[in-house]
Amino acid sequence: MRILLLSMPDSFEHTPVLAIRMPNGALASLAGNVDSRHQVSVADLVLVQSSVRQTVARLMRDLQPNLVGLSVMTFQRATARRIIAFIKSIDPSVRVVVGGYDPSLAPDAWTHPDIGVDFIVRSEADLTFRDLVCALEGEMPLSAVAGLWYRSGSIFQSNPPRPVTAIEEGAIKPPNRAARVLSGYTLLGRPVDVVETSRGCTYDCSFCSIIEMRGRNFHRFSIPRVIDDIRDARDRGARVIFFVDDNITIDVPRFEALCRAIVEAGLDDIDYIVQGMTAPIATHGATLGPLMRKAGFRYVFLGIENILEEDLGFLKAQSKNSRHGEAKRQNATMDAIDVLHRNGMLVVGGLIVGNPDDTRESINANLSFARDYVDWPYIQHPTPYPGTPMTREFRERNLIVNRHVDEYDGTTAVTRTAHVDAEEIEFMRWRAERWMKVRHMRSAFQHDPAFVLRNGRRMFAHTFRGSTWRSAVGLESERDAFSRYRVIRKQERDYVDFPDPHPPSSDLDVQDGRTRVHVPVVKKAG
Ligand code: B12
Ligand code: SF4
Repeated sequence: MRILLLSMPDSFEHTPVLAIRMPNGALASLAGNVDSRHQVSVADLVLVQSSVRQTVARLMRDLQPNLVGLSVMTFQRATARRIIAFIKSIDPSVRVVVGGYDPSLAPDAWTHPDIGVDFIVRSEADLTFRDLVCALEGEMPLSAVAGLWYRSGSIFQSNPPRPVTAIEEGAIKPPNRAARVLSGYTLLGRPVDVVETSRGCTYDCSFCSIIEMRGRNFHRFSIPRVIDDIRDARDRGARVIFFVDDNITIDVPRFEALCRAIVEAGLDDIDYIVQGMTAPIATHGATLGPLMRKAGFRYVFLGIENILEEDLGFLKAQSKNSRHGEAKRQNATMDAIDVLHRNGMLVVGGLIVGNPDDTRESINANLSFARDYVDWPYIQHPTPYPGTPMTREFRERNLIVNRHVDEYDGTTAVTRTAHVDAEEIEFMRWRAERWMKVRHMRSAFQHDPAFVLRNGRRMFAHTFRGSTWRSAVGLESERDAFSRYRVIRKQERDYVDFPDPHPPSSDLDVQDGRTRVHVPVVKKAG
């Protein structure tokens, strides 16, 4: 069978494609787990953001796939549906499967026949996708594939979910990077790749999709497998590796062992990026910090979420940001930042502003904190993704003001607070963040001078899109620049010049199964 796997071109404000284009780890993992007699090609469309239609047309022509798979996050839903319509216009007989966070958590958004989806793979998919391919080859019935929803006439059959895979036992084969057919992955000019060392998380932050996706659990790939995987990525040219684990800091002794193994294997000439919680980094900083430094960690995405107690309560992110018996959570955050800085690492500060009871003052307190302590701001607004506890609360309090999920990109405020309008919240974040990003150019220049010299002007222009010389010298209000930025951002979302075959009146309602009126009946198989 010929299989084409696509990740969506939509990108995020804090990871501009000029400087950051990372591969989607899920697709290489799927490619690594189907039988080697099948021809699998992986195309990350973020690499061809300005020529999506032409690239998809070329891949369809050159590869003649029988099965096309799309990996979709919620804010990429509309793009994915347009790409599916385009693919079906080229070859109506091609079968289409969708997977990833949005189809897993909002399957109803994918079942209407006009959308053209034949299969929905829910949650962890390496083995489900392998079995789907076997079923399409006639080796097993579709009804026997756990975790699969499949079209049968006008109805979608839903098979029972697949239990989370115990990856320790080696059930999941390593990713197949050779399947990638596009090039140009980069982080500030260095070739970048992604590696998984573990899956899952045992916490339950109210804004995070992970719990609904796979429950509260933590599974580890063996360290020798991880080392082989890093080596494979490096042999293919990677000089930066992003560990895409949900939460590597759940098991700090293992994380420390991994750092040692990286050094022993001589793989410490790579820049590593990872995301982690503040408390374990603060608590174990004396040993973990120097080990991370030795292994080559450069950027650490810290899930600070918020510096105020009330907001941490709402986000259910208190426990992950506090050490045992400690009342002042900010200390864990401050200590973690201190550990990382003392060990020469840079802090990507993950903060969420615009929570239900936020006032202008509480938003400003978080923005000032970011200005003072983080190296790259990764400030987002609470976004009601399908199935999260936070979504239910925002809905109950009637605080959701924008129901178009293609704008659920984390930096568009789609909810208001009890005290501040959504647009005002977004304006406050936008105004504060641009200068924090400019400040980061200094460290970027020290590490990657050639890239910054070549692209510095464009990076600056991207950060300040919407601004003019008049707004720069104060002849025009910043709000005018902000309005222009929002128009530009909206236009940027138009990645595919092809209509959505089934634009729903409210995407958000579909995700909770509320607009069943348009949706074919889903039947449980068996
Ligand atoms: C790493 C990561 C990133 C990296 C992405 C790097 C990259 N290119 O891969 C960075 C930091 C850049 C990032 C950015 C964003 N991310 Co992110 N990210 C993650 C994270 C931590 C892990 C994802 C991952 O790679 N896992 C490893 C792979 C193997 O697992 P997987 O993706 O789940 O794939 C499996 C299945 O889903 C399935 N599958 C996936 N695709 C497909 C396709 C097919 C055809 C099939 C059959 C199956 C299938 O099979 C895979 C193997 O089992 C998750 C989860 C978390 N705990 O926070 C969030 C997460 C995916 N991100 C999320 C979001 C919202 C974003 C942002 C919009 C904003 C943000 N919060 O940062 C941006 C947008 C990115 C962009 N496109 O520009 C949300 C998605 C929510 C949703 N409902 O859509 C998550 C779930 C976090 C959350 N808020 O809950 N992210
Ligand atoms: S600690 Fe991180 S991965 Fe775990 S539930 Fe919270 S946000 Fe999600």
